[in-house]
Amino acid sequence: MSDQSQLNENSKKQSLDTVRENAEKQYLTTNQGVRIPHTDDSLKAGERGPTLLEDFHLREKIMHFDHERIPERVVHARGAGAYGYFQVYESMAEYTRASFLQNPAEKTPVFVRFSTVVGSRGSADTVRDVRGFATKFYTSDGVFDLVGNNFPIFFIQDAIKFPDLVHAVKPEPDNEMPQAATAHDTAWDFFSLLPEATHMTMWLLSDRALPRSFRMMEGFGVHTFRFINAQGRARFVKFHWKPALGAHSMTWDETQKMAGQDPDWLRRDLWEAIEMGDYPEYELGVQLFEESDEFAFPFDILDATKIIPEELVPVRRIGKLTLNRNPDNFFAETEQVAFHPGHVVSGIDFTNDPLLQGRLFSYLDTQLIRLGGPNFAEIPVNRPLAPVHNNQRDGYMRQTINTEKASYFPNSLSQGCPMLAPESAHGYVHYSEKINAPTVRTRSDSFKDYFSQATLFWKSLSPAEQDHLVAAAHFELGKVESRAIRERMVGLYAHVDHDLARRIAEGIGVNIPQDNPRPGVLPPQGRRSVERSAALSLENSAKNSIKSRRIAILAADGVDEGTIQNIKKALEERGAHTTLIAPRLGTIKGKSGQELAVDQSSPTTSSIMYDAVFIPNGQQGIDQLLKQGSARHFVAEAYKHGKAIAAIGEGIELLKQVDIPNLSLSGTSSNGTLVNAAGVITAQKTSDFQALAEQFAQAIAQH
Ligand code: HDE
Repeated sequence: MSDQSQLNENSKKQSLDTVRENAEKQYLTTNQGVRIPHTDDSLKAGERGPTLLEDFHLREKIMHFDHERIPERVVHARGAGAYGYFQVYESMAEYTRASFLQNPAEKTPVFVRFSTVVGSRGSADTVRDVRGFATKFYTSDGVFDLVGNNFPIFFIQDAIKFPDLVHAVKPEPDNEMPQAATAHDTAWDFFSLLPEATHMTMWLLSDRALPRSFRMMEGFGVHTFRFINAQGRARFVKFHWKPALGAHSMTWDETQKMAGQDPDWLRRDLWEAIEMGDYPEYELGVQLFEESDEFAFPFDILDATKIIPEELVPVRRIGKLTLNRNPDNFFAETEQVAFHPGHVVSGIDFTNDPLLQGRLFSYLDTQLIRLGGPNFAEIPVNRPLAPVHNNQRDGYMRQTINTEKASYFPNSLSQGCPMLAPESAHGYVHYSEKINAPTVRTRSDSFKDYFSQATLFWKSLSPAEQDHLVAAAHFELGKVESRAIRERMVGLYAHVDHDLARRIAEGIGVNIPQDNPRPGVLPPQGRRSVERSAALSLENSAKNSIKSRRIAILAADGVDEGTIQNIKKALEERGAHTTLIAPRLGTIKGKSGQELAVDQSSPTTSSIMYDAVFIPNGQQGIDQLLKQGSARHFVAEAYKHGKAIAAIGEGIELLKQVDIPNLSLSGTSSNGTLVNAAGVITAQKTSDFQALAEQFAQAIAQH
């Protein structure tokens, strides 16, 4: 039975204390606890003789090593996780009886795993892909898993197509290439033959597929679920995560370079942010609507290739997720965590979305092969905080020691326990939906409008986002060898928007097919719909803070240390982090002789790892930087990627000498600073520093 008062933010952490191990001041032992005095040589017959079978330490050590690997997840293999807590803003009792959504004073522990989808465990973080956003809430009524993505829709409408989808997008079967990429023939062959995927491919080609950070990424439950209140009244609900820092992306060029320079970029960003106390935050949003509105929209609410535009059903923000603790052990926690959309708690229920229904089978099934048996719920990270009592027994790696004789129900030997929980004791009672229908293997016509929302998405993007999407299509489809596939894809995009199709066709050597019948059906007329939705464009995302952003300060012997201290102070006061980059590690000497500690040497870092660049004054220092190819490259590349750049005094000389096409150092001036259209800010005089710092911070906030 649940007792909410017992759970708090630290409950999960405390529950893990019993299995945490720490070897500080302890002897080395075998797994049987036998102390080991020597672990560098195996037991031999003579110094140069054969190794002996009786060396149990060698045998055990190697046996364990030989079995260290488990199968990676068939999708979402690469991921990173963190613990935190969730707190609801006000009671949602009117809509749901879910225990963790009742009391604003209660903090529910959570574990979140972010992931890419296509790549294997060792692949790069910044590839063009959907991102997983899976949250495990350890509620007082049991575990609730919200297993979502950073896109609000999916490729397919019915789970039976999932193996086809995954086979098509994974590396090709003959040569296992390319890794973690959809830019190849089998992926686009499949998409080009499956009009229902068109909307999702547009998201995949958009900047959404290149998040700047897991902390700057939206999340979506994708399917329509149900909230059920204590009176048994149901409403439909769609789940959203809205990041406090806004949703922001990298450029394609940055992500490609990053895949080589720091394949762990997103994982590292999450880890470091938490270590530095920049706790990632997301608001939980819900789109709630009445059951009577099931058929109010021009699309089917059971179709996972459709969004419900926020203009039609607003997103109500109901609580906040804060991630504040990194795992202790990647394998034990992040790798072994097992999510399942079927892990729901009283007050949350499913709908007949055929994609969701298939998922309800898949996730338990996959854990059997991945984690080796049916007892994966006993792995510490997976254990609920609510007590577990049932008659399930045995199986590989069973941990629980059940002490009753009776492992069946009904029984009298254990006084009928564990006993049945009525609804009043938070027993999970399924929503009772009346179904009277023939068995069919078919798709409802209400799922067959494949293009309207792809058009909505395209029209809602800013011109710059549209350009990026077209460029992404040139890359992805440009890698497709089969002309017929490229042509079919352009044929599908022609039904989304003629201009889009024309622009894509131009870059991939095909024409829009002449005979191009529109597959599917047109949406029903006269229902509530929108032409554009502001929430779909990243340009409308929050741009009001530079909190946790990374700013590079370029320096060498002879720069003005006063300016460096001032810019560090100005940016850090606003919550950003600065990195002093110099030609070599150690310290540099400022123009007044003061020593400054260098954070990174130029060979070990690059502009793509920063959100902005600052160039200080100090003639000697700038002369040194000018001699360096790496400093020029740093600035030129930052400019190309649209980063904010600020230079003061002699530092402006570095900007001028860098080979930047179209760099104009004229622009609007205010308080002695010049701000150009591309976010380059300069001030000739050090007395204008404060104004420069202010303009710089504003430019960084613009992303
Ligand atoms: Fe998954 N998915 N999926 N998926 N999915 C898995 O479960 C599956 C789908 C999502 O960090 C697997 O434990 C089917 C949609 C995330 O551990 C597997 C279908 C959405 C994660 C599986 C879908 C997701 C997974 C692989 C079509 C967004 C990573 C390993 C019916 C709403 C969770 C595992 C983690 C993982 C099956 C479609 C999200 C095989 C059959 C739609 C975030 O069970």
